Amino acid sequence: MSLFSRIAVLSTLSVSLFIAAPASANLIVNGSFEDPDVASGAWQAFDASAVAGWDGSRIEIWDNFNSETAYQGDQFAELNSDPGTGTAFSIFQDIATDIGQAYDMSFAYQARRSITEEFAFSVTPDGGAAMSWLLSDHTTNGWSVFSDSFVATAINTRIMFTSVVPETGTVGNFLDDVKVTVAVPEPGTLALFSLGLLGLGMARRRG
Ligand SMILES: [Ca+2]
Ligand SMILES: [Ca+2]
Ligand SMILES: [Ca+2]
Repeated sequence: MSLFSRIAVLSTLSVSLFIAAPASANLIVNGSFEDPDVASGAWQAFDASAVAGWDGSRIEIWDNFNSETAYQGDQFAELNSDPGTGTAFSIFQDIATDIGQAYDMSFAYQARRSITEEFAFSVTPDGGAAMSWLLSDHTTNGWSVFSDSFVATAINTRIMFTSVVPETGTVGNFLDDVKVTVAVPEPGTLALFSLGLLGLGMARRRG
C-alpha cells in the first residue's frame, strides 16, 4: 500500500469516527420528565422553576397514576397542567443551535381521555418564524412517536408544546422522551464522502 493510499484510508476512518461520536447527545434537558421525582401512583403540578430544563407556567408530571405508564422511565408530563390558567398551556425549552446544522427531533405522545385532544409542537429560531406541527391523530390507549428534523437558522431555538384542544381545560395530552440531537448523516452520504476522500487520495497518487 502506497503512502497516499494509507493517508486516504486513515482520513476516511477519522472522518467517520468524528461524525459518529457526538451524534447521540440529547440537547433537551430532562426530556423524559424524571426530575423532580413524583411518587409512584401520583401526579403533581410544579412551578417551572422546580422542573429541570423546562419552562412554562406550570408543569404537571405523572408517575404511574391512573394506570398510565411512562413511555420511557417512570414519569411523563401532562401538557394541560392544574390548576387551569384560562389561557393555552405551553411548555418549552430554549436550546443552543448552530446555524445551518440539521437536527433530528422526536417525542412520545398520547391523548389522555378523548380522541379529539390535540396539541401543537413548534420549533422557533430566535427572531425567526416558527415551524409548527399539529398533533391531532391521537389514540388514548398507547403512546405514539413523532419524529422529524429541522435546520437551525439561529444560535438559539425554542422547542415548544402548546395545548389546542382542549386549550384551557386541565385534561390534555401526555408527553415523554423529548429528544433533539445533531442529525446523523445518512449512511449513503457518509459512504459517498468516504469514496470522495479515497478518490482524492488516488488522484494525488497519480499526480
Ligand atoms: Ca419519562
Ligand atoms: Ca417517581
Ligand atoms: Ca392536567
